[in-house]
Amino acid sequence: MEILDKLRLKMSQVPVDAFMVSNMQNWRFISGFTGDAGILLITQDEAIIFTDSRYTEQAEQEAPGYTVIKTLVEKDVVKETIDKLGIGAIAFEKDYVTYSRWEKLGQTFKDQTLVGVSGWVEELRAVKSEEEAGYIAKAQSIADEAFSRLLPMVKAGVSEAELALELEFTMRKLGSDGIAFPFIVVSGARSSLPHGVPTSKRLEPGDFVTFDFGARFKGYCSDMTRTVVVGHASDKHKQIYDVVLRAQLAALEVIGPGVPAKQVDLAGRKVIEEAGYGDYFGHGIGHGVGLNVHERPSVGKTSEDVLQPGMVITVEPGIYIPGFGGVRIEDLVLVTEDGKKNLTSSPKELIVV
Ligand SMILES: [Mn+2]
Repeated sequence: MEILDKLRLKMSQVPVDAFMVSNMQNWRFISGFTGDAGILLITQDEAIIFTDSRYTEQAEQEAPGYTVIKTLVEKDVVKETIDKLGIGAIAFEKDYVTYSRWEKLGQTFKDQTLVGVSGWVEELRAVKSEEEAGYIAKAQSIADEAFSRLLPMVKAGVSEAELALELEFTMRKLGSDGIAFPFIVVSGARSSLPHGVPTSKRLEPGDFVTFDFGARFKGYCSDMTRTVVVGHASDKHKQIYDVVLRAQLAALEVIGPGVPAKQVDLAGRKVIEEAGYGDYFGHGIGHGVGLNVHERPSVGKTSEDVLQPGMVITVEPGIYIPGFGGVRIEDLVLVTEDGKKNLTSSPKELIVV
């Protein structure tokens, strides 16, 4: 119940009598309930999941210790319960409330004070337990294995979409719950699109091909990127790839507990800037990964987060040259008490297919 204790402490500091959690990944993290409809309500003495009849039995199984209350179309049992518990001030997750939902909340909770709060659960989610880190490592090992099985298929004539589908199929066979995010497979000039969508374009000799993909295990994501070249690597291919790889290694080197996350970005960015490609690297170097593929901490040059043991972050510098193509290399890294553990095992030297 350590998570609940931390949230109750935050509640007492505002102070509010209750915290209403409406983001499903957040209530999953807190309680274990994996359903996608409901509300989780925490008070100093109570922990309640409100959900409809599709999920009540599931919630009871997944979230022992929680009171599960069935919601009804004909009456607002959330409001009834809050009134009955004598709750005056309610904290709610303002980042997930639409304007119309906000209006409805105001109408429903006329007798209560609503206090919008941000990041309470996300901050806790940034630091993974051993169990969570294990799920992420497993998802990453599935992705690494799928990539090694895919490589023999990567050759001139195959389309980006076919490769993306094959990756997904292989991962599912290896035990992935699903994809962590829609995969990026981009080739040739399209590889300068950092987040391009796979198309029917077929691989051609001289193409860079970038694969950015992740598996999911027990809800937890992995995230990795590799770039290969088709047919023959020119000096330009080799040079760009080498700069990105050196930037990635320099950024990885910095990672450890107590290190400001922005130092990771700055270390990698410096290598790319000194090589003269600074204008071709527009995004932050990484991000936290967990139940969401992008979550705290942020790992960009303006990040104010500090790395802590248990954080899982990506390191993914890239160079993207319009009209030519791009390279990105991404590993997933666990910050440990004494340094870091790279969870990604796929090779990083330039592969010619
Ligand atoms: Mn990523």
